Amino acid sequence: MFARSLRQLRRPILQQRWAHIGHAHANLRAVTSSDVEHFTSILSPSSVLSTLSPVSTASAELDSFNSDWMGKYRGRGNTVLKPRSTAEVARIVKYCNEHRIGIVPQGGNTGLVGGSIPVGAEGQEVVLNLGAMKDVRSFDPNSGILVADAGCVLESLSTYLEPHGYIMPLDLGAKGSCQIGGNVSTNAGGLRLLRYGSLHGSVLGLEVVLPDGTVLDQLSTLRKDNTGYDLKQLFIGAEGTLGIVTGVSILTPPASASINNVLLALPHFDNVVPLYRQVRRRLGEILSAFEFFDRQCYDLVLRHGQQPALPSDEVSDAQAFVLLETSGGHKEHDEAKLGELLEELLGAEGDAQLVTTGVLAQSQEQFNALWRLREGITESIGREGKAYKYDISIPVPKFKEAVDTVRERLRERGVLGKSPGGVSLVLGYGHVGDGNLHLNVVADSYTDEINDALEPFIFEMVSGYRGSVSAEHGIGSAKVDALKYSKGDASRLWMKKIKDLFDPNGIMNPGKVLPP
Ligand code: FAD
Ligand code: 2HG
Ligand code: ZN
Repeated sequence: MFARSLRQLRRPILQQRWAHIGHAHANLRAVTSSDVEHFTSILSPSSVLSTLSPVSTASAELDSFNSDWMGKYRGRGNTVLKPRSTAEVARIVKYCNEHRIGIVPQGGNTGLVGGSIPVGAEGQEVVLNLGAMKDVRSFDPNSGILVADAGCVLESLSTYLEPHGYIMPLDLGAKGSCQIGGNVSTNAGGLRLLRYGSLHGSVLGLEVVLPDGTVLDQLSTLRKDNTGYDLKQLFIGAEGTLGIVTGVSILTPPASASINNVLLALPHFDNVVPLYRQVRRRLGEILSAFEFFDRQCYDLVLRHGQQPALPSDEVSDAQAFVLLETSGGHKEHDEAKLGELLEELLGAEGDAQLVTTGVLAQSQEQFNALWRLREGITESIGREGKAYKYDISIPVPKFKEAVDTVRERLRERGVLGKSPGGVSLVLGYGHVGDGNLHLNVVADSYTDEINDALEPFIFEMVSGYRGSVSAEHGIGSAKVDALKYSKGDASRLWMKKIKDLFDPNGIMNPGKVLPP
């Protein structure tokens, strides 16, 4: 099993680099210089980066394609291909399938589960980076339907839509780098899911290059289409294991005329759930985000350069923070609704007092600054140390219990506060409206001691809550072992059958999602 071999491999290299990956995929062979020659006949020479090409690329130039965003996983690909069209993708894939060369589709490489870099032995997979496919194919301002190349960066699509009065139905902290094809392939959730739902709903069609090189044209722009099996759904969240998404048709919502956000400080985490209920009741259809982060997160982002939104003496007792956003069509109406809610919250006394203080953004600049406190957490964690990331779905009332349980576990194992080689922080934040907790453990290095204290402990805990071991980031290579905690035998068997049906030679993103 892939995950077992990964663990075996990790031990001897522990001293140098915790997660340098490189076990052989039995079914695949390494790229040779004659393969590179062939790729150069398909693509323009500048679209082929390879240590084997006649104009050899230094392996350092391949580093950014072989390393993940967290700096946790490092692959050994010797060739990166950057096709410019679907036809080019199809020709590469067909060749790789015939010659048993693995392919790792790569978008913005912002994934957090080691899915977008090779995990095989040196040169067994080419990295197929979609970054050069970045055109908007069409946009209909009447319906809001956008058709775009998979390599379009999420933020650039938002910028494209702005003058038309539309927004993308998803938003995430990685928007400046992640691509719509990567978003679809991970079924990314993010900050707007509460309002606009998942990509399974807003994606109307896909163009996908299948593992044999066939182009599956399902790039529908229809809202309704009940003509048999909805194949495109299989590729949403498939993490590149079933094919390469080259085009996306997506329904975009109109931009709201009025947007507000508020940061609230809570004395106890236990107030989050009653607050959420009250906020939903009061704000109804205009509530567009309800995000939570704990005290440690707040202190962390301030330590890493964000400006405090509230005077420190007013929040000295706060144990949790909630960032809520409203988006609606009528400024006066929305502001009145929000004003009433805030008056009610800040006027409450005794047990009814859910928040101690709060701040309502008064300008675009303040609005952005409040969001940066929330969106900046992941980056601040990256600056603070090495993150062990758990992206879990569990009941919201259990969020704090889960974080505390893990902290206690690390204390018992003697790794909390240990220096060097220990854990400095155990943090909780996430998307309350979606029941999605980001439980992050920050340490000064990646070690087996910490990993063994955390896994499978956390997965068993999640399973005990009947939750999911991956709410929105996917399985990648990091959670292959954990899949069984959320998907039973029959589900995994049928997933494997689907994988084998689409990709009998196992070339598509090998070692990801399912064990080989
Ligand atoms: P990559 O990282 O390049 O790839 C991710 C996976 O998709 C890999 O398995 C890859 O093989 C596959 N893939 C990529 N492109 C294609 C394609 N065209 N066809 C087939 N397979 C493909 N995620 C959330 O869900 N919600 C968040 O709020 C969120 N916030 C984040 C904030 C930060 C600061 C960071 C660094 C990450 C965050 N993420 C979040 C995780 C990540 O940004 C998302 O998973 C994103 O959708 C990945 O897009 P990408 O283009 O970077 O894909
Ligand atoms: C977020 O919601 C992202 O900010 C990233 O999903 C979470 O870094 C993480 O664990
Ligand atoms: Zn998230």
